[in-house]
Amino acid sequence: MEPKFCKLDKILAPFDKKIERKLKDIKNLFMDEEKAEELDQGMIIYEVYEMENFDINCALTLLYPGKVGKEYFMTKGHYHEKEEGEIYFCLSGEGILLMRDREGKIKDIKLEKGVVAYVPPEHAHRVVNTGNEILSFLAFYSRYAGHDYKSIEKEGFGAVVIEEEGKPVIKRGDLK
Ligand code: S6P
Ligand code: ZN
Repeated sequence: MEPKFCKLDKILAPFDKKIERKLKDIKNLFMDEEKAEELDQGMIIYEVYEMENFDINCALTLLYPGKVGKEYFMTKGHYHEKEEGEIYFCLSGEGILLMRDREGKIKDIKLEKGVVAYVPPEHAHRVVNTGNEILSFLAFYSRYAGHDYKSIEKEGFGAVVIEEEGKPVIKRGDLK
């Protein structure tokens, strides 16, 4: 096992894996699917640069600013398959980290530069960019955590973040 490092410039480099999520990949997550259809399907909503290690992975997410209707751009959101928590460290931008426990209870943490947030096990997590610039954050998580996207796709997250009178508002309930 060799020590290794990445350097954080605009991206985490060198990275082992890059994921790009375009609007076409996540359009079904937004409340207003029709509005999502009208926008450029090739638009990149976020990019993830992952450093894969022996046991703890590190990933940088760059989440672009924008909205589908009133709803801010966001990540897909997932549970970890194993009971593993995760640490988020916000580097820039403004946003909200939404968390949902298995009973559907929603918790949130405001993200801005310097915020370190803990996502407990058994909590789905999704990040929403509520600002006008890229929201960037690092995530540290077990390599063996596994990602369950299907539960959120099936059940919805139970909360959305929309713009009302120029401000982000979290709407809880039986929403997507
Ligand atoms: C991994 C961690 C993040 C997300 C990334 C993209 O456990 O939570 O690196 O993977 O922010 O979100 P998502 O929901 O598309 O994986
Ligand atoms: Zn995660």
